Amino acid sequence: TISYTWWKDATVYQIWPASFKDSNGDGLGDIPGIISKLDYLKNLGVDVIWMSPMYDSPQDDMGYDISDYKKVYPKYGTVDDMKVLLDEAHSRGIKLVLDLVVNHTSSEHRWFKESRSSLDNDKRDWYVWKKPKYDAEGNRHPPNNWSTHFSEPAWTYDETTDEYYLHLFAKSQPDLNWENPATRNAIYDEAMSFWFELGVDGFRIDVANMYSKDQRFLDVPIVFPDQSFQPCMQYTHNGPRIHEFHKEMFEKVTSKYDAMTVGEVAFCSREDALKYVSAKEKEMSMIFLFDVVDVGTVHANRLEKPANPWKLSELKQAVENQCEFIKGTDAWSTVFFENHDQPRSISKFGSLNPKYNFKSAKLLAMLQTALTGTLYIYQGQEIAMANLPASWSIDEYLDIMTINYYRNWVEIHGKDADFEEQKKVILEGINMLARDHARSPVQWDASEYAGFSPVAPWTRVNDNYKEINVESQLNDPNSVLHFWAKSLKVRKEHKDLLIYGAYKTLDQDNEQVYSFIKYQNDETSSPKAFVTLNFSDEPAKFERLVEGQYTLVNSNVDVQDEATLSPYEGRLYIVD
Ligand code: TEU
Repeated sequence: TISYTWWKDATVYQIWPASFKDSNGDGLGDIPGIISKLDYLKNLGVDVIWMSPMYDSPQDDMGYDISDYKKVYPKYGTVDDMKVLLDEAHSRGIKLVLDLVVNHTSSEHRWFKESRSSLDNDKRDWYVWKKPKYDAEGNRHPPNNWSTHFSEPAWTYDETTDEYYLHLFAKSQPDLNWENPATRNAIYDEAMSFWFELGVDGFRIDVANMYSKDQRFLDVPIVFPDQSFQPCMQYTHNGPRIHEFHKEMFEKVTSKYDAMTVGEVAFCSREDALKYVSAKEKEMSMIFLFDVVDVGTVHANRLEKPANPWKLSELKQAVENQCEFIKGTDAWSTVFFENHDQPRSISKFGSLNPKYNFKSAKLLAMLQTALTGTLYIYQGQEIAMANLPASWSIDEYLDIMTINYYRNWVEIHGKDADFEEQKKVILEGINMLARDHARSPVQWDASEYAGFSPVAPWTRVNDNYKEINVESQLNDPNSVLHFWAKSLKVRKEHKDLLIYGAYKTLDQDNEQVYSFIKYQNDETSSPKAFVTLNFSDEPAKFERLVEGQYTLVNSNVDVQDEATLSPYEGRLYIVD
């Protein structure tokens, strides 16, 4: 039997406030800009908006460095604007979910300012402070060799008290000490209850598996011999007390509201995944696993160009991993091919050839709208926004991850004889994978600056805005945008199969066609959904891989020849 809840059925749309819509002509998106597009989102079929951080912040990491949980970044608006957004969204039946960033704060947060001021400050223990290590020559070193996710050592020395503080992201993002119950209670109050009381419907929980650090703070094995700092996931992700912390957060806060939570959980075992999201564990509603978005990336070094192109069989395996772990349990999963940290899915999994560009975008929509779990769409994905052009120079990339990655690489390789040649490959990697690709302004129309803003925006508009924009697609019944809206409807109409049903790949080794079924009880039960997708620019043979009576319920092109899938053609049948 299916256990329905509002957040399982929901289509969630992620908004990156800086780049969604500028209402006051300062080149940066804002809350009134979001309000002005609520009807657009409603018509697309959006049930929930997830807003990336809009809190007050120095913006070193685009708001994932929060200096005050109870204030809004002034350039985005005010708490009152958030109240209007909540009312306007709710009156259209749209819920609003915020980003909960509580692994770290900004170094400008008053908690950290107090904590760093003296060894005996009562907030000293709210962050992770350690004494320096000294070698035989008396040189000072960090307490261990851990690295941030931004190509730097994870410890920064603070002169005031002659100690190092831990930061798993930028220097200006010190990690909170979750071991201290007073810190946890302050987080629950200021970052969560305040916004729940204002009416928000839940949270996307940033790096939800990183709060519990292994308290031994041991060195990690060396992965990159040419640098002093090393990936430290084994001591910082899914740590000894992480499930205890999530249970407490649920019990003390989330359970008091009819809320959804979705934890960002990169790097985690299947056992841990189930603990985070089994209903009986009472931790989170669901998590983002990274199998799909990690296809075509090099694990230890996310911006490095992979040696080989991604394979369709890898995508199939990743999709299966991401939803299969909940089979036969009371847990729940998510579907997402994009977010603010990932390149555009059309640039990775689709075709940029003008002949197939929109058709392949629709193919990707067919895949996503047929998968098990809560579906997340990232702004611009619904019109097939693509990665930034290769012509961009390195100076145009503004994300701290890209900037630090490149700087660290130049530090290590700047004097190599083949530096210029290597640099080309590094830039190709950045042009494939940088987080900047997701952060360019939404292309609303074909006017200057893509109708995002009347002035030059904070980050450059993608050159392709005249070909790819919302207005032209609203006017074209055959657009990617209308196809997304239609496919979201089909997903709801057949939700017992498409949203709640189990998933099985039928042709794992086929590198051209992707076929799978969705079913209810077991693989033989009827009706089932049969989806077959040609991921290539060559025709492919159409094969009925399951027995029964076929009814076509969605396709990205009028079927010309029943027996052949044209390039990038996809079909969804209900089979009785
Ligand atoms: O990202 C967490 C994180 O670990 C990513 O940097 C991750 O390594 C990468 O995207 C994997 O593909 C979250 C936010 O989504 C990101 O925007 C923030 O910069 C980061 O936390 C710090 O808050």
